[in-house]
Parts: sequence; C-alpha cells; structure tokens
Amino acid sequence: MQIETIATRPIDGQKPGTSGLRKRVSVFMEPHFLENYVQAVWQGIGGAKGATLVLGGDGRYFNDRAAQVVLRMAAAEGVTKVIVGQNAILSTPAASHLIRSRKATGGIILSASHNPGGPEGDFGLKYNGSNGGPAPESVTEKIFAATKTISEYRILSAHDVDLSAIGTHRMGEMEVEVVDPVTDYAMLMESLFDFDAIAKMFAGGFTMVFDAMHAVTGPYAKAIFEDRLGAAPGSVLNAVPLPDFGGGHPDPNPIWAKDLMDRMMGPHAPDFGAASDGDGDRNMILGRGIYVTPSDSLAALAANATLAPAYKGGLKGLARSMPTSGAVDRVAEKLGLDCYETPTGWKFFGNLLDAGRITICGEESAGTSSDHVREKDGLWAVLLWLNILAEKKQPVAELMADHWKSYGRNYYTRHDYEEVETAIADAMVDEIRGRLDDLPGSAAGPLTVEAADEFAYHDPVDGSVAEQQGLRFQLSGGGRVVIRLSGTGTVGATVRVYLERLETDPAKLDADPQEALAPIIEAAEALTGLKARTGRTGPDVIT
Ligand code: VG1
Ligand code: CO
Repeated sequence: MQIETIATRPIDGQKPGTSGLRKRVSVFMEPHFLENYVQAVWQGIGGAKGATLVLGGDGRYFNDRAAQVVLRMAAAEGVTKVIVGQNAILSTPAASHLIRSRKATGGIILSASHNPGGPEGDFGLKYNGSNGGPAPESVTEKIFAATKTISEYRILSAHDVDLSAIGTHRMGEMEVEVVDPVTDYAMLMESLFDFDAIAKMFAGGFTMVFDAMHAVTGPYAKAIFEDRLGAAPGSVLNAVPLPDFGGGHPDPNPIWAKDLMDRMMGPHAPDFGAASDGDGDRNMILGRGIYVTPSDSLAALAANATLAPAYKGGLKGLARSMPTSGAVDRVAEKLGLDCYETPTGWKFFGNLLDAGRITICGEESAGTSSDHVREKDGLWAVLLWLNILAEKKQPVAELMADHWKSYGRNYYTRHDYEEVETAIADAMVDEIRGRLDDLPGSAAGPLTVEAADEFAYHDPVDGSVAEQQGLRFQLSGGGRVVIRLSGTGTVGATVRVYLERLETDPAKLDADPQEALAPIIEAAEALTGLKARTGRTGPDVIT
C-alpha cells in the first residue's frame, strides 16, 4: 500500500457555514472537492498524525463512498485509529458521544442534516473536536484558509474497508474499528432517564408515533422506544434509513412532517408524536391536538428537567440562540439561573457547556440538548419529554397550558423565504444595516421601532467575538423581529424572519400564533420590504 501525493488547486466556495461545509452532492463528487476539504481539515486542526478519530454520517447518498475517501486520507495522514459506525452510519449526537466516551481527538460527521439527499440532493462534512462538539470558528477559519492555499493532498491507495463488519480492521498502518452505531448511545440515554417509569407509562396504554423520516434515527428509535421501552410495534414510522430519505425533506417541522402533523391533529391521534431530522440532532414535539414550538419545548423541558434522574440535582444554567424566543429566559428567571444568548449554531454552546455554566440549551430550529453531549440531540429531547410526561401524568396540551399560565406565552413563528437571489438578500441586509441607527422612534407598519441593532456575541469563556449574527428590532408592545440569512443552504439565499411577542394575559393564551403575531409580521415587512424585493407573496416555510 502506497501513499500517493496528488497535485491540486484551491476550489472556490469551501467556506464552512453554520454547521460544516454543505454543497450539492454533485459538487462534492467533483474531482478533488472532497479530498481538498479533508486535507484542509487536517491542516486546520494542526495535523492529525497519531490521532484517534470518530467517523460516521447520516447515511445519505455518497455517505459510503466519502467515508472510504476519508479513511484513505486519514491513513495517509498518519492517523492511528478511526472508530467508524457500521456502514459509516452514526447520528450526530451518537458521534458526539463516541468522541467523548472514547476520548478521541475529534471526529468527522458526513451530513447535510435536514437538507434533502439523493443524487440531486445535498452532502456535507463537519469536523468536531475532542469535546465532541462542532469546531469553533477559530478552527473553521483555519480550515477555510487552508482550502485557499492547498496545492496537494495525500491519499493511501488501498482497497475499501468492509464497514459492514463490526470489529477491528486495518488500512495500511491505521486501525479501523467498526462499531454498532446504536449500542453506546442507547446506553447513554438509559443512564439519563427513568426508563422504568417510561416503560410503565407505555404498558399502561400510552401511545406515541415517532417519524424517523427515512433518516438516521430509525434504528435508534426502534431500539429505544419499541425494544427497550415497549412502545407498540410500528410506533416508529419511516424507520428504514434511505440514501434519498425516500424522496422527502428530512426536516421535522409542520411543513415537511405534514403527515405526522395531520395525524396528531386528527380524531384518533396518539398521546404523543415526535420526529427527528436527517442526522438525528433535531426534534419535533407534538401532543394530541398540539404542536409545541421548539422555543416552547426548550422552556418546558428546562422547567421540568429535574423530574428526570440526570437533572434531579438541579441545572447549572440555560442558554438559547439569539433568534430563539425568550420563553426559556422566563424559566431561568424563576429558577434563579443564568441564561445566555448565543449566535445561531451549536458550536457557540460548546464553551458554556465545557465550562459548566449551563446544563440545557436550545435553538428555535428544533435543536435542544444538554451537557451529556456537545451536539443537539433529537432523541434526548423526545426521551426527556416522555420522562416528564411519565412523572406528571398529564397530556402535552395540558402541560403547555399550565406552563403558559405560570410563565406567559411567547407567541413565536419563523418565516423562511428560500432560494432568494443572493444579491437581493445581501443588498437587503446591507441596506437595513446602514439605517439601524436611524430606526428607533420610526414607524414600522402599525408599530414603532424602539431599538434596532445587529447582534454580536462576546463569548464569556474565551473572549472570542462573533459579529454580524442577525439584525434585531424591538417594537412597541413588546414584539421582536430578527432577520438573518441562513448559513446551511446550498442554493441562493434563505432569508429567515423570526417573529415573537410575549402575552401574559391569561385570557389570551390560546390564539393562533400567526394571528397573535399579525401586527409584528406587518412590521417586519415594513422594515424589510422583503416581499416587494423578492416578488414573493409569502414565505415558503412557516414554523
Ligand atoms: C440552521 C438553524 C440553526 C442550526 C443549523 C444546523 O442554520 O437555523 O439553528 O444550528 O441549521 O442544524 P441556518 O444558518 O440555516 O439558519 V442541522 O440540524 O442542519 O445540523
Ligand atoms: Co441536523
């Protein structure tokens, strides 16, 4: 076996976004594209000679081929050992756990998360560090810099490793350990939650459906919910992972998980419904007749977490991404906990978790997790909900109604405009940025702007600063609008408009969020002129 050194040139557009590098599969499959980026990762982390790495992905099209390339390049780099999920599959939280439990140097996760898969879909690659979390910006900047100067990469000429066979293999000098992707993760979950109490609830007739959306969580969900906890066989829907996710869009929200949504709103709805995304780090929570917005779910989980064994000693602190609603802040206030506000993207929670400042954190985009890993964790959120329901013996709708009575309700919605021409989106952000200082005191539709700024985050642990993390507007009547551009899309720009208002009047807690937020939605359009600029009549996705 021989190490080949291949001459290459920098390829444009290898800048990692909110969560690693994401591109069309066809782009990732172009000559040298994947190899250039992997070599840049080695360089960005200061070399991987002697390292132990974890490798796995969400099983999408090209996952298997890409894994073999990463292995051959790791062997050429002098990596000592790679721990790989069987068939190169690992959910993102399971990969995070393996990095931590095996004390690995880091890991490579092959995923474009909620983006569609298949030959026409997307692919992605992300590096996580030794804490199990996504590389911080200081590292991703080095990786990006390396993509701009690369002139060669090294790869071992070797046969594929049989990744279907659990056990120890070799590739050149490097050891490749193939592990079952589910076992360790399922044991971790069992150590955090009261499985007996949840199993008793199922035995007592509690019903649930979990939509795995033909993505990575199918085998995890079957093993945990059906095999260990005794949920009825068939409770896990779309449980077989497929390279194209069955043609669907593995994003657990009311639009893309519409079948589940309809079922939970229908006459024969089960007690509980949930879904996860392509790589298993997001969650969607439903009860009979109710969709729990991710921001509310974060707040409800934080308020009740001490009912689960892992958190019964209390929480250290809480955090949310800036566009996430303030519902969790109200819980933090009541519990006397610190609550941090971070930019969008899980990498910003890492330092707070490592420093022991927070226990639970989350994002409005359906990501919630705790200090058990350094990624968001879809099944963890579902299990914490189940553990809470097993203790409270209450329907989800009633639990949320009680929550709103105690804390008020942060009406919340996000409006996404997808595949907007990049130039139009950039011009809009620049133009608004230019008049932020003049906005306070001016009218925005039916409301008045009270404050306007652009969010910059000063990390309290390492002092790093992340700028331009979203435009924020405080409106009269307590409303808030946030505008930012997505960093995970692969075609054009996605404009995200986040809308929120707190309601504390007990008589007004049951409104439809779109109606409760109507004046704020109008104000957002007045502030941005988004519809006029894009020629759209409305958002593509409402969550
Ligand atoms: C989106 C979400 C963000 C999330 C990120 C990665 O980013 O808004 O909250 O952390 O996806 O999630 P953006 O830049 O498109 O808004 V995942 O499940 O795609 O790893
Ligand atoms: Co994801």
